[in-house]
Amino acid sequence: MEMNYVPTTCPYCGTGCGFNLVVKDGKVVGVQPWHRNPVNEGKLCPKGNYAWEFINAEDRLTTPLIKKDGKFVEASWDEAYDLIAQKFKQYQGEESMALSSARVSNEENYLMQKFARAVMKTPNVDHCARLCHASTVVGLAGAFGSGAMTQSIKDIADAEVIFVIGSNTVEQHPLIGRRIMQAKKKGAKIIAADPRFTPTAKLADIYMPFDSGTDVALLNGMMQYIIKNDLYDKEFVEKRTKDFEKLKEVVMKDDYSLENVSKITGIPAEQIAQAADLFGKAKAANILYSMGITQHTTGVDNVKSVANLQMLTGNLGRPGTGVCALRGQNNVQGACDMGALPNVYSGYQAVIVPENRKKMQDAWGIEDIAEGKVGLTVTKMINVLADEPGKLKALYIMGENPMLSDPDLHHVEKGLKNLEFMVVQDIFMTETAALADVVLPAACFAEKDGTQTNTERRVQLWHKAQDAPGQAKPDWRIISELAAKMGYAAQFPYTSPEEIFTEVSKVTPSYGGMTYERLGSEGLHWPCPTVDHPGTPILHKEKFATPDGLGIFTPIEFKPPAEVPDAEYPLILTTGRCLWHWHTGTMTRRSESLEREEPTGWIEINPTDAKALGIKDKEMVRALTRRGQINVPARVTDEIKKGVVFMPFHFIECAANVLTNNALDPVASIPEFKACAVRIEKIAEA
Ligand SMILES: Nc1nc2c(c(=O)[nH]1)N[C@H]1C(S)=C(S)[C@@H](COP(=O)(O)OP(=O)(O)OC[C@H]3O[C@@H](n4cnc5c(=O)[nH]c(N)nc54)[C@H](O)[C@@H]3O)O[C@H]1N2
Ligand SMILES: Nc1nc2c(c(=O)[nH]1)N[C@H]1C(S)=C(S)[C@@H](COP(=O)(O)OP(=O)(O)OC[C@H]3O[C@@H](n4cnc5c(=O)[nH]c(N)nc54)[C@H](O)[C@@H]3O)O[C@H]1N2
Ligand code: SF4
Ligand SMILES: [Mo]
Repeated sequence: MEMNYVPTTCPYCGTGCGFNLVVKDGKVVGVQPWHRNPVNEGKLCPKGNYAWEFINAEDRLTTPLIKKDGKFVEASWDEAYDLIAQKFKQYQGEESMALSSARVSNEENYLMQKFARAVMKTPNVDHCARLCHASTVVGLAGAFGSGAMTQSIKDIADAEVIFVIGSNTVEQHPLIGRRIMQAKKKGAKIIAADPRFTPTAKLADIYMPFDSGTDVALLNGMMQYIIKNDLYDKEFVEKRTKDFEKLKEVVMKDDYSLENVSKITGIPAEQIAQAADLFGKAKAANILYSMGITQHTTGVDNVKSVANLQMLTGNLGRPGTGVCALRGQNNVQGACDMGALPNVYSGYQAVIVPENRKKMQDAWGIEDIAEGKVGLTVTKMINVLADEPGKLKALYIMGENPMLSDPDLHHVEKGLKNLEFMVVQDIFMTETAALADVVLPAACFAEKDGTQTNTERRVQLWHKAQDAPGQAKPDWRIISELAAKMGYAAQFPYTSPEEIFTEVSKVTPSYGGMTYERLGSEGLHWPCPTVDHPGTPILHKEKFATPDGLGIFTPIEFKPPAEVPDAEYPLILTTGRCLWHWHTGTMTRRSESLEREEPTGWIEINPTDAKALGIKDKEMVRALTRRGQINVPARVTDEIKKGVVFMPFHFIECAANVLTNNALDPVASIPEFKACAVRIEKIAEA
């Protein structure tokens, strides 16, 4: 039997590994290594290896569905489009909103934001980056003028010291975790700060368990030690940065002495000194971070503190240094780059600058695109829906599942139920799709061409391996056909993703020099402004992307999380992920091999806390917060700090987000998924 091997990228994490899909009789039947892919060199983690298993799942969406009398009825594409077009015209402008997706291609994200702004005429467009790295995009842009990871993945292996703070790289970005191991083999020292003794923390020479939400105190304490002991890079600070004096005023305060920081974080003072000493003395030190830093009401503060430490020690713009903000979803970097955010068009061109709006109007040939004002974020949208009913009436969601991924699910459900009209475009019937008025069946990654951008800003090609099931269509085609129905056929004339990409490179300076031909099998790192530009693996080499080229220190004071433990809710709840599952489980829970490994959720609790509550390992317990309660099996382990409990959020039957707090960072409006107050109870025996 003839087999075909189609090279493409993994649909899961932002590492952006490449592999071959194995195709037999027109169907994907497996995954095979693609040895020459520069990101992963033929290696894959379990999610990559089993990424083919959900593709031909029996319950893929195959036909448009319209809800009639509370039940979904199969419909033709024309019926579905006609209904949507009529409703979207009725709710044009700020009564409507679109959610784009970090799971779809750059081309599809670009079209979604264009559709929102030019056809729905709404400034309200956002996507799950809000729940993820919104604090990075704002925080790093504030410090360096660009909100992206500064290094290439390969470069991590060249660091002398790697400080991993709030990232479980080995389980959440396994093929980046491999680069930490490579560095370690070459003699690098690893520092890890995490409330859990994760597989990543186990690689560390210095592991600092600490209380969730105290990162600023730790980073300020380390900076005070480095300044006091004259370990900072004076030349870098002088030549390449500004506002050092302002930073010093805050971090040198007694509040951030080793003793005080030890009290706030729970880390012994000598250990903080040891870590700061090692970090300060390194010639090339890198920081890797992810959700442990970003998902806080102080998310932007945390990110800026990381940037402060790297500027202070001159660890930027050289091999083995940098700030590696590890982006989560396979194409979340691309979704941001394409302008699926309420404040920018593609390439981070601000909507409030009149020339940028004019540029898009001219490029798109549409005069009355949405006003140049900043629209709603995902998180603000839910608040508006729940608390100001009638203001926002229509929602178009492509490839997101907020009914399991957003904080405080009771509040989310109340909000979504206040909508007058909701369209969900997905590959499966999700918890969110179940609430929709119209469901549109989309093609998955294996069924379309396109590009995606990984965490190191590398833009890579996808290749179609099989046809979509039934009548399902690629997202780019659905958006184009819907635009045509609404009178914009001429402005959405695309017959292939490549045509869309040509438009993207015309209007997006950082992608300006890219073509499908140039992307070839290795891709290109943005910025790549011209056709002869080789791309940029390392940012900020000679100067930063700020207007005057200088990096900006921001003094940051420690602030506790919005909700801290008290007598009623005495423990800190932090949430996150496991190796085997992906977010709301739509794909991994349909993969037999992955589901077998972790068939349901759990709550991790330290043996001392468990003993005080009389709780045994594997026992079903009740977890309660001010938002709600769930029953969940306990996992008693000393791999979590006393006083902190941890839950993965993948599982609908014990959904962590019933419990989480939707308190937001004031600048980035990212929710505090990583810290709230919780009580654990023994369930009384019947
Ligand atoms: N298998 C798998 N991989 C994934 C995903 C998935 O769902 N499954 N999702 C992808 C996505 S979108 C993302 S954004 C990334 C996320 O990747 P990570 O951020 O690495 O994953 P998380 O589990 O959310 O959290 C990371 C660590 O932060 C720690 N932590 C909790 N609170 C704090 C705190 O206050 N401070 C610090 N410093 N650390 C804290 C947790 O204990 C946890 O070990 O993973 C990506 N990769
Ligand atoms: N408690 C807690 N909650 C969290 C987090 C946490 O750490 N703790 N992390 C947050 C983070 S970092 C993130 S990124 C979010 C993720 O939140 P979501 O993005 O809502 O989660 P996913 O399950 O990845 O949803 C993606 C959807 O896209 C669909 N899909 C896949 N491929 C395609 C395609 O090609 N086309 C279309 N149309 N649809 C497709 C999938 O079936 C799925 O329904 O969750 C956040 N929620
Ligand atoms: S590391 Fe990420 S991109 Fe690579 S195979 Fe695993 S999930 Fe896929
Ligand atoms: Mo994420």
